[in-house]
Order: sequence, then structure tokens, then C-alpha cells
Amino acid sequence: MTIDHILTNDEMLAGLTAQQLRELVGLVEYDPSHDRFPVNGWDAVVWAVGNATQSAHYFQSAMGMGLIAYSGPRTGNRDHQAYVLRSGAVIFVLKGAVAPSSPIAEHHRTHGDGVIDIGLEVPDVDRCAEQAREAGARVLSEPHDEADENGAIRCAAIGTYGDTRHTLVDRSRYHGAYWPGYVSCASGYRKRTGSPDRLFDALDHVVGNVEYGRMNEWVDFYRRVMGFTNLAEFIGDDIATEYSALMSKVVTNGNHWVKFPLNEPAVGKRRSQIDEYLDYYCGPGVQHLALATPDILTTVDHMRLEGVEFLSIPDAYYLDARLKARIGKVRAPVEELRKRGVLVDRDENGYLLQIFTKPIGDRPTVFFELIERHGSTGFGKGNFKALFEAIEREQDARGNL
Ligand code: TYF
Ligand code: FE
Repeated sequence: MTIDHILTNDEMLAGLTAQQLRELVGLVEYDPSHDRFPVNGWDAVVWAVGNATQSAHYFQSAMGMGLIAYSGPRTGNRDHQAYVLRSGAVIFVLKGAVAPSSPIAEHHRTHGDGVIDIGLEVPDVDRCAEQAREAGARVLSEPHDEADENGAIRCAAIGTYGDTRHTLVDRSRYHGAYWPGYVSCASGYRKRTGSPDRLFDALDHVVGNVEYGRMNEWVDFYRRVMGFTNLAEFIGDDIATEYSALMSKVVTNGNHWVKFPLNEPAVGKRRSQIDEYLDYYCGPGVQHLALATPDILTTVDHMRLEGVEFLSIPDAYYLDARLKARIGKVRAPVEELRKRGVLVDRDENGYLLQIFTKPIGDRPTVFFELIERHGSTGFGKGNFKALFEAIEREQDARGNL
């Protein structure tokens, strides 16, 4: 199947061509005819937050997203408010409780701000739900239509690690702003003059932190239930013991758009960054979301201008003579990367630029990665030492090392 077929009207409207998407997130050609659980790509990522009204402002001002739809008391939803934000092919839905009895309030009390649902766009919801059930997954919501005057969405939901779920979505018969029950809306927020239309275009990967000893079970879950395959790169014992106590493996769908690295803590010299996450999130959950951009330097500059804080990387990383030998020629002078703390890594297919924010909420849990791929299909293995040391300095500053 060619990449063009997996692009829905939505992505086309977002102004992304198939070629752009291929380069941004490293898509590959694949034949879905024997796929038991074909996945086209990401649907919306849904967050439960303490104050969706104010988070919606942050995601517009700091992250450069556009507000496209709303649900809440003004549309008859008395349980919670929800704001739908978009940047290119990325859709985030921010939900905040209105009613004290709302499940959103309950989720937020336990986990703080976090991801409750990683939506997946699938061509056949019923077939995927059936496959998931046969493979032993928890089907949290049976396949059904949700409809309004704009058409119908076919959806179902299955449980994954912790309280996180995957809603399976087929929106091919729907033409509304986001979902039945939502209205399109305009925002009062105005971008700074001179700021780009958007700061990122697509979701590249979403990382899950799971309990000690459970990583392989979750890797197996995605293989068994969704037919995902392992990507070669993983963090093994070497990195676990030397730098930071964690192990990581990556699973991906057929076209490599949906990539799920899974981390577990490992016993190291100090308290694992994954243990810190599990303690504060009160269980497994989404650790970071990697947002793909074709111009990470401009994106970082604009986010910094709006007050987003990134992990700081010591000058030694850029002064190390081995860095130039390792990365070869990249599109920007190393000095431009150093000024911003952007990391570089190269594998046999090309290179990538990446940078990590500090945790975005009150708890030291969820954060963002920005990633600019130039052929590399990896996750920055060569940067793990520098990155984990930077994460551990923050962990230390919080008194959690
Ligand atoms: O997604 C990845 O694998 C990279 C590296 O706690 C990484 O972004 C892995 C674990 C972690 C932070 C970053
Ligand atoms: Fe990552």
C-alpha cells in the first residue's frame, strides 16, 4: 500500500504531503493485506488535566497549537470541559472536570495531568476489536457508532498499561470538527506577529513507563494484540547499569508511523527516573510524546520565547571531539545546536536532531520531545548518556535521586 492511501482527508487538509509525512516520522511501505490489526496512524491523544481552560491557553501560546473544537456545559456536557487543539496532523484533546463526580476528576486526583487515551486510526474498528478480544485484551468499549448531523464515527476502546486506553477510530463517515457532541470554535488567542503557523506537524512516538519486570509483557501485548513488530533499537543492560536504571524496547505498526517505546526501571546505582515517574504518576502511564518538526531550531526558539523549559545539555557534549566523528555533516552548525541544547545522533540510515522539555505539569511525570529526522529511524541511542545525565540532574534538584 502506498503512503498516499494512509493519508486521510484530515492530514491532507493540514497541508502535509505524503512525502513530508514520510520524512517527518520515517514511514515505510508495507502490505496490510495480511495485517490482523491494520493501523493507519494516530488519532487524537486525550489528556486529563486539572484546568483544561488554562491548559488550552498553554497549548496555544507555548506549543503553538490551534483551537478547533469544544465540548462542555455550553454544549450540554455537564461532566467536563474539553478543548480540541491541533498542530498539523497532531490532535490533542484536553479534558478538565466540571462535576466533582467526573471520572476526569478521579483520574486527575490519582495521576495528575496526564494522557488517558492514545487514539489510533484504523480502517476496520470491528475487526480490530475482535482481534484484540481473541488475543486477550480488555475491550473497554464495544464497537459502536457515535453520530450527529455531521455523520458517524465508528469506535471501540481497549485497555493498555495502567489506566491508559486506546480508542480505535474510523472517521471515514464523519465530517464534523472533531467528534459528535463537540462544536467547532474560534479562539480569542492571537499568536505573536512573526511566529510560524505551527511549531510541529506530526506525532512520532509515544513512550510508556511500566513497572519493574513488565516491559516484555507490554511488548508482547502490542505484538499479540495489534501485530506490532519490534524495532531493532533498544536500551539494554549496558545503559541501565552505567547511566540510568532503565530498560527500553520499541514496537511499531506496519507503516512505522505509530511507534511505542516501552520503558521499565532497572536496578542501578541510584533511583531510576522510571521509578520517580511511577511513584508520582501512581502507576504506569505515558512518559513522553515526541513531536516531529522539519525545523527544530525555529520551534525551540519560539517555545523558549513563550517560557517552555528544556533540559540543559553541558557544553562538554558539543566540545567532545568524538561528537563530530560520530554525527558527520548535519544541516546546522554545531554552534547553533549548542546554543539551544539540541542533541544529534546518527545511525546507518541518517541522522536526527532532538531535544526534551522538562516535565510540563506539577508532577515530575509527562514531558515532550521535539524530533527532526533526516533519514534516521532510531530514537537517539547515542544521546542516552548525555540525556539521562541531564534528566538525573533534574531528578536530583527535586530531591528524588
Ligand atoms: O523515546 C526514546 O526512546 C528516546 C530516549 O526516559 C528516551 O526519546 C528514553 C527513555 C527516557 C527518555 C528518553
Ligand atoms: Fe523519545
